[in-house]
Amino acid sequence: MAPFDPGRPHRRLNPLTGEWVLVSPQRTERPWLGQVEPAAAKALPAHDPACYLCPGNARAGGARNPAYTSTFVFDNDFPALLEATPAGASTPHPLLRAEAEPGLCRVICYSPRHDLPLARLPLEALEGVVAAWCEELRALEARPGIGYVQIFENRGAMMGASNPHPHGQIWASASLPNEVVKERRCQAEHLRERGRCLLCELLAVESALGERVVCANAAFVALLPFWAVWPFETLVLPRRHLGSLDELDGAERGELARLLRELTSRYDNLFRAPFPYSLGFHGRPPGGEPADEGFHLHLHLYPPLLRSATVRKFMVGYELLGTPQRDLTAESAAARLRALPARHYLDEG
Ligand code: H2U
Ligand code: ZN
Repeated sequence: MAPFDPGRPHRRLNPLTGEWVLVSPQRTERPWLGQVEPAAAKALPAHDPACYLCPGNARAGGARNPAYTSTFVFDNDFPALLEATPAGASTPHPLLRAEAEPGLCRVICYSPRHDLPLARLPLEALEGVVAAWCEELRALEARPGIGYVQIFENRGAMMGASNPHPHGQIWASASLPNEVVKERRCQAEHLRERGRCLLCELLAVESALGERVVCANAAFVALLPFWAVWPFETLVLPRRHLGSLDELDGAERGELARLLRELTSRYDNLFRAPFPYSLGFHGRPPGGEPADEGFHLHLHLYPPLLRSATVRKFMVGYELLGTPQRDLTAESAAARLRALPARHYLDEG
């Protein structure tokens, strides 16, 4: 087949999920008269007496937070999953299949500071967040009946975060989430067919090409996936072939904290405003099946913003009914993030 013109419409394959994305680079200059989001709110106080996540305050569920001084994790007062859910299944017809889904949900307040996102936390505090993620993962995976632990964060009202206090969530479920099922199958197939880990191979290719790498350090690389759907989506990979957060050594935990700080600072620097996103780790499911040898730990960051702090990408129409589509190429998005300062604009000297 003849090579295609990358300036014309083409599709790119996401080898982690087996799904395609439509890229329409000729469309980047189209006019926009659609929805504009309200600009981000003004500066936040270090402690907000009305915040249900700040130290010492009452939560919406009635409990009171301790006067915590570092990362604080608690059981979600309004959990989507409940531990006291007896296993069971019912299939009155093959088209009407349901299974009980036992599990539990936790909330992680990154620090007592109401005003400091990951990008602006002192490194020591950020290392505390990484340590809390590792501890939660280990403890929750050890619970009977837990099949997967999903660590994530919704940042910003645009992504549905219910409170500006920097926090994340952890959901531990009996079954594997859909995204993990796809990634697990694709990584196992890749290992079987090519004899190499998919993401180790990607790291080697992208490090050599360089055009989609946003930033990197001794232990981690952040890149704009070739197949990215969201305009400024990134994928963070440990350089070592690790299956789980649990396998990071002390130095790697520190490097993860540093990389996260730099990457999210670049995000905020793009429009000099808080950059909303959903982020989350995907690691090897607990239980250690041989086919999971090819599962390489990674972190996805999915930010919705497109061309300013107020204009977002929507996943509607053709994308909802057909295939996700993007205008800005992954290469130009990576170049824009790479050109920005690594230091947060609010912390400039
Ligand atoms: P989001 O901002 O990503 O929605 O996360 C906040 C979570 O915090 C949400 O799941 C929980 C909500 O149920 N929460 C509590 O557990 N206690 C509270 O007092 C308020 C919010
Ligand atoms: Zn707060």
